[in-house]
Parts: sequence; structure tokens; C-alpha cells
Amino acid sequence: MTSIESKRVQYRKYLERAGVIDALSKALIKLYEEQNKPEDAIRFVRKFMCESCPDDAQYDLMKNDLEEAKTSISRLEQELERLRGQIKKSPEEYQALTLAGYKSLTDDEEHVSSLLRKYLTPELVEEYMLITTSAPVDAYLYDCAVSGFEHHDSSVGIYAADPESYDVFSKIFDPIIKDYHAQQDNESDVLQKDTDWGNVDEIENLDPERKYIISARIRIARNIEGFPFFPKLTEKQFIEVEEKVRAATETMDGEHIGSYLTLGDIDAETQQEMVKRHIMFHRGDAYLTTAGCYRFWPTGRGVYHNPAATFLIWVNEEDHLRIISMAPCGDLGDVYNRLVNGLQELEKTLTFARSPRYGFLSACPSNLGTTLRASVHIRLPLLSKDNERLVALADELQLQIRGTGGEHTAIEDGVMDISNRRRLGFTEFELVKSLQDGIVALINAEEELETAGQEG
Ligand code: ADP
Ligand code: CIR
Repeated sequence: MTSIESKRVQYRKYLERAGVIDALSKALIKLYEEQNKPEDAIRFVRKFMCESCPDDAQYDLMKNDLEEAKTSISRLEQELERLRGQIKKSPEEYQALTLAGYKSLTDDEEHVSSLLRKYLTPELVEEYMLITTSAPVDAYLYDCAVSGFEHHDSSVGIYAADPESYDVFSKIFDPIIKDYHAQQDNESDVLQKDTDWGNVDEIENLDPERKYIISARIRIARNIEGFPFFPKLTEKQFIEVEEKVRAATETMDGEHIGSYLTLGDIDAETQQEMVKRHIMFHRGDAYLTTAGCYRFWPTGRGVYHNPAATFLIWVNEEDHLRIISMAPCGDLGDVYNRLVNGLQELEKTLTFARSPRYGFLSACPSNLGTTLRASVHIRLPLLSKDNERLVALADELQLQIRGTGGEHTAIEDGVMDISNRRRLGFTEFELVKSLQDGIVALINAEEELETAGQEG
């Protein structure tokens, strides 16, 4: 007997000894004898074999228990956050955490690509680890860098805990910002141009035949002046920000008219469904978790949107506001126009944090300046098979490629999210136009591959 055959025999004997063959046979005989064969045969077999399986009523009870347990966990988590917030770390603790975080980052020889690692020197750690931004926020370098200290695979690795962090810790933020936004040789005091939405009519429908583009979206980030960013927002401030945004949406007009939904009122299933439709954000990004973004969740979080879900405002996701315009096609012009009008309405009542050097301020340095990310979800099956060419083209065109589930998700079935990589150093119009030109170039490249395939 070969060794495989002998293993088979041994396995069969084991199944017989354990009563598995007998139990399965009985279930199959029972199914055979059933006059009305059930639609779900597997459920029938499972039920027959499982003596202590719950009946439907027990199952409903267990489901309710689970829901209650989840609510209770969420309440306890909030309570824990509140209590944690009351424990103030001493300067010595901050110092020890900063030194340990920096050591772990620099000891890691495998993950070396974050901008935090590239620019944070022992001298800067020494200079900054014990100073803070103004009271009552009192943000330390550690509050900004904790995410990068823990996640060595970060691309940036640092968030500003409040607007002042950019100035107080400028020797670490400034080179990171210049590097990320390709401004290395810019010696000017002003890195961001004045806001310019340009001639909206020059932005067009990029795929009128709906062959490649599934949807288009432009978002900008805004933070309300006078409040810290998410790492240092208090529970009360999360609520205040939400209230300010909700009040500002009351004057919305025309296609911007919608309603505000606070996250606490949305059940988990509906929320999941809204995330899938790209209407709502979810909790769970590992980098943001470490940076403290989900403290007091779901307090102060929510979304405003019109019935068509083409104009939306996310409240307290990563920034205080993410203002979003979308369309289920390639009409970038329509999307752009709606975004500009919606923002201008909000600006009548809200004042947003802006720095003379960096433009509009966001928690993540990658979003500074215009804070604008224009993206299309696009199907490029041939180009996506030639990853090297796709990446080279994207680099040349200053485009970023993500999965369609959002940042840090994978590309599936040749469908990807392509957006402008840079947000600072250019006007809003220049960036949207650059995405438009980039997408036209990618579609041309895909068409060339289609033609080559037909000819070859
Ligand atoms: P952002 O930083 O722009 O908010 P994410 O990559 O985290 O970016 O995406 C947030 C959400 O927006 C995700 O649900 C993502 O699928 C959705 N999204 C991004 N671009 C588009 C697009 N062009 N069409 C539809 N949904 C989009
Ligand atoms: C990181 O550093 O990787 C995360 N904190 C996210 C950075 C922003 N996103 C990006 O560069 N694509």
C-alpha cells in the first residue's frame, strides 16, 4: 500500500470510530426520507446533526443579547476614553514614551520608508520632546508622532494635533510637508497659492460613453478655526463641532439641500450599507486609531447629504469637515461645480483654519494646502495588468492609486481609485485640471493597449 492509501485507510477508520460516518449517513437518510425536500439542504443537515442547536426563538433572543452586549461595550469604551482623558501624562512620561517610540522606529531595519523616520533626528527629538503647544491643548511631539512610532509602515507617520503644532514643531513638519508635496527646493515663505477655483467650465465629463469611469468625486478637508484637530479634541468639542456644522447646513439651497444624520442614530447595518455606497465613513483605520481619531466614537460624528448623495459633508471623520461632491459617472465638471457652490455656502457661517504658509490646515500633512483630492473610480483592465507601466505613468502624472474601498484598500478586478497626489503648492483649479489631464492620458494608454490587442 502506498503511503497516501495507508493514510486514507487510517483516516476512514478514525471517522468510523468517532461516529462521524454514522452521523452523516443518518442525516442523509433523513433528508432522503423527507417528503418535501427543503430548499436549504445544508441547513437541514446542520440542524439534524446539531442536537443543541438553538431554535428560531432562541436564536432571536441570542441576537438581541448580542446587540445589547455591543451597545454596552461601546458605552464602556466611551467611559474608558473619558477616564483616560482625565489622566494627564506627566512631562517625564511623555519624554519616556517619545524616546521609546523613536527607538522602536529607528531600530526597525525592515520598514524605513516613512517621512517621519526620514526627517526626525535625535537632535529634534531632544529639542521637541518636552515642549508643547499652548494651553489648554498642550500637544506634545508624541501626540503628533504616536501613529508613526507605532506603525513603521506609515507613508507620512505624523499628524498635527492642533494648528499650532505646525509652527511649534516646524523643523519636523516642514521637511515632511515639502517632501510629500514635492516642494523640496521651494525657499519661499508661502508654500500655498491663494484659493482659485478657476473656470469651472474647463472641467469636463471625462467619459461620456461611460466605458471606463464608474464614478467621480472631489473632496476637500476643512477644520474650524479655534479648535484642535482630532488627536486633541475633547468630547465636548466633538459635539460643538458637530453642532456648528449642522447649523451651517441649514441655509443650504437647491441641489445642496439635504439632512444631517448623527452617527449615534444610525444602526450598524445601515451604517455598513452607507459605507458601501461611499456615503458614510467607518471606524477602523489603524493609523488613525493610534493617533486617537476614534476617541468618544460615535459622539459628534455624522454626515449631511442631499437625497441623491451627490453632495455630502462628513463630520469629525479625520478632519472636522470633509466636504464631498460625487457623481456615478465621469462628469468631473458637474462634481466640481457642486463642490465649489456648496463650500461657498458653508463659508458664509464657518471660518476655517488657514495658515499663510501652508494654506488650509488639515490634521494630516498630506492634505494641507488646497486639501483637495479629486478622484475617479476607473476600470483599466489592460493597464492594470502591466503594473510597472501603470505605476510609472501615475508617477509621471503625479497621480495616486488606491483601491476603491478607500485608502489602504486593495485594487480589485482592474478597478481602481486614481487621484491627484499633491494637494499643496497649486491652486484648486490646477489640481483638478491635472487630474483631468492625467485621466485622459491613462484612458489613451488603455485604448492603445486595446488596439494593440486587436491587431496582434
Ligand atoms: P478620502 O481621503 O478622499 O476621504 P478615502 O480613500 O478614504 O479617501 O475614501 C473615502 C471614501 O470615498 C471611500 O468609501 C471611497 O470608496 C470613496 N471614494 C473615493 N473616491 C471615489 C470615487 N471617485 N467615486 C466613489 N467613491 C469614492
Ligand atoms: C500614513 O502615514 O501612512 C498615514 N498616517 C496616512 C497618510 C496619508 N495618506 C497618504 O499618504 N496616502
